[in-house]
Amino acid sequence: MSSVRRVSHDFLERQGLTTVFGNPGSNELPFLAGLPEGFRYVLGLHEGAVVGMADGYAQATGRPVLVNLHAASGSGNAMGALTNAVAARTPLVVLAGQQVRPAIGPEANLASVDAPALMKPLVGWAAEPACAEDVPRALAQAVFEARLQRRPTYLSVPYDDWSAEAGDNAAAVLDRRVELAAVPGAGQGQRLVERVAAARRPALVLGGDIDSDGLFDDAVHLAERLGAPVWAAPSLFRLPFPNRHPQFQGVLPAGIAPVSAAFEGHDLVLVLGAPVFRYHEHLPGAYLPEGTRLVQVTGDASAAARAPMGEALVADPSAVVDLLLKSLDAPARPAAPYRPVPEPLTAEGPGLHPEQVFAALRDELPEDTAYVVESTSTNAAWWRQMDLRRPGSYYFPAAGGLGFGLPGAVGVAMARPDRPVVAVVGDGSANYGITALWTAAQHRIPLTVVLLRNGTYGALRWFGGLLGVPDAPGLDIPGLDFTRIAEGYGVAARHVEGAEELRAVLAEPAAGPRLIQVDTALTTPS
Ligand code: TZD
Ligand code: CA
Repeated sequence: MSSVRRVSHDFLERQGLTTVFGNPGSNELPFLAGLPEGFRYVLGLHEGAVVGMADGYAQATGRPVLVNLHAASGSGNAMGALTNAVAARTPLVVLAGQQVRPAIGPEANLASVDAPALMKPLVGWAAEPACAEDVPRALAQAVFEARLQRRPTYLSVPYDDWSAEAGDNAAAVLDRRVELAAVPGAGQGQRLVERVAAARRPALVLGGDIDSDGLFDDAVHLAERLGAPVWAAPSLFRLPFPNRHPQFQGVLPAGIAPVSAAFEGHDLVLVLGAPVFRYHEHLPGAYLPEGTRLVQVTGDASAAARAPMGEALVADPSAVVDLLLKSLDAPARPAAPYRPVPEPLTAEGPGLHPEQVFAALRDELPEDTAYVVESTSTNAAWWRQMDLRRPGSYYFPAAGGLGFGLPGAVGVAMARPDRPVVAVVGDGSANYGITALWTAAQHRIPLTVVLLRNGTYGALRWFGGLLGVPDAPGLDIPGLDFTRIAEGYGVAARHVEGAEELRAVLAEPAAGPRLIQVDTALTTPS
């Protein structure tokens, strides 16, 4: 008879979860025993980086990914990173080691007391199987729940379960197939089509799910067919639409009053693949202008249920986009030219203006470069200078939890060796996920890190003004040299001065990972 471990490894292999991101401890070693040839274990040196790498990898492949963490301490270290995975709807399957069952009650060292409760409410499903025999089935459930809910799941397994004998029925999970279909019913679809066709001045709001679901190009067809202005949803984590397209209005500001102001004059706002809405700054007001109706289409039932206004249809955005494209007979408008980029602003004091840095990226790097951005005060400069026309071009920490940038970029680069990948990170953000540099060096991942050093938590200075707190301590971070930090982790690094040197260095070929540090002037996010 087969062991629990053997059946579990087989199941993971059949489901394609063979790249495992982890950081092990004693409780986890028995799961890792005899990992079959086809598996690749990617070691991260801190659990925040482990989850960030897995998040980037899962987002860029569109598939569930196994994360192996150590008991309560490793799981706790991972929680900040998990907030981003939850908001990005990333199907991470977190498998944590547990003490043997008799040691949990007396709280022996490394027992994770009430392990599932520790991870709730972050994860969508969490469990510790009641007996060894149930482990393969529970692992299968963790994978399927992650895929169906599009949310991380958590399974805690006592370490002696792995060598236990699997029951006679254990192999039944091996050929399971679990699929989700969420096409609107005929009546629901027709009502939506009629609503959209009858709108005098519709507006489209697209969320990160549009890019995650592979609908970037379809969204362009739909928008051109409707002739409607397009916004990206607030607190954006993936770019759903080409940002210089003539119909693109930008990312909606993350406050109630400014969102409402943007919709002024529109009778219908159609939101596809986004929560309504992920506001951030508290700028109160009416949710919508007089006479504006909002319809949200999302595959996320909870996002539909918790929205404070509007109608919602819980359906797969891809089925709805298809339906609209088939049903709306308006011809596509002749394509207007894409918006030109403005001259980059320049800084007065020392250091480059971030716009000069982004203009250099735009000009020197290939058009299909994927950017993982974690630089917060440079948001306005970024969108003014960039020209992103391809799916999968932009990733940002979805819940605003810093520590995604560097690890996420490593994960995206591992998933997409066919595309150049660049991390654009601030000197504050970089520290939360810095250990990912070591993984990038060990795997010789071709990744360019552009590190913007302004010596401060720039976005928090701006927030201080907004919140009437001009004198908060703890906002400056002088004395950090990321070229030396990077070299310590095995990553080649350069400090560059001036826009010309930056352009020249960016244009150089690079085989493995490299970090380019550039001093920048302080700007505001908007
Ligand atoms: N800790 C975590 C895990 N996430 C956060 N978002 C913060 C703290 C708070 N925070 C922000 O929201 S922005 C920011 C912090 C500390 C400053 C980031 O500094 P940076 O970028 O150097 O990366 P800028 O461009 O200087 O703002
Ligand atoms: Ca900074």
